[in-house]
Amino acid sequence: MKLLGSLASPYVRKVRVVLAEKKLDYEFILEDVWSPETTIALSNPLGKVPCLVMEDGGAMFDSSVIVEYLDTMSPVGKLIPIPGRERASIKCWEALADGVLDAGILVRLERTQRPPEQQSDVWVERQLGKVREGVAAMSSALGEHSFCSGKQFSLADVAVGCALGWLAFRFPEITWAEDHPNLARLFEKLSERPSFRDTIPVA
Ligand code: GSF
Repeated sequence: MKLLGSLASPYVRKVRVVLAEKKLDYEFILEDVWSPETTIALSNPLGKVPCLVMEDGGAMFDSSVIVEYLDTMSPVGKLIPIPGRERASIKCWEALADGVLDAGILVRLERTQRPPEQQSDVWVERQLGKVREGVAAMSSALGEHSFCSGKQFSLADVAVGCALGWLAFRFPEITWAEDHPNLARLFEKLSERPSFRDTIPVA
């Protein structure tokens, strides 16, 4: 398997963490989707990473589809339970974490890709509101539990850890760790896992 991705993308990180937790072998191929030379569209018509290219040449995206597939590839470190309430809860955590990222990335693109006179403060504020509310919802759902969903480490923790790590990386001015000590505790614990330690975002 080949994973097309970047070292900064939180969605790519989610997939890399899952590959590491599941102890699956793969080749990581760096792809700069913003470069005029990118060939990402040959594998993903949406021009986005992560994209998983399988042994038979078939390609798969987006990150939530890839991680679901990877979890079926080995019984090691099961991250998503069988269909039912618990699975839906974990997928909902993932949707929340990815949704926070989607909003944060829209803010970043607005600030970095558009000339200042075309940037909309109203739009940026709307997206930042989703980041703030999303993080607050994570904190309140986590409460004093050790993990996001149920009693063990799952895809919910992977997704939340990648989202919080990306916020710390790209938006240090968002003080989620100070505002939500329970998220800070979870993040510290996740950061000790080799899967997280080996995938710290790099610009
Ligand atoms: C999001 C992937 C994405 O936006 C997923 O895989 O979960 N829902 C998708 N990837 C970004 C890189 S990053 O900001 O993480 C991407 O490839 N953007 C290129 C573009 O043209 O939007």
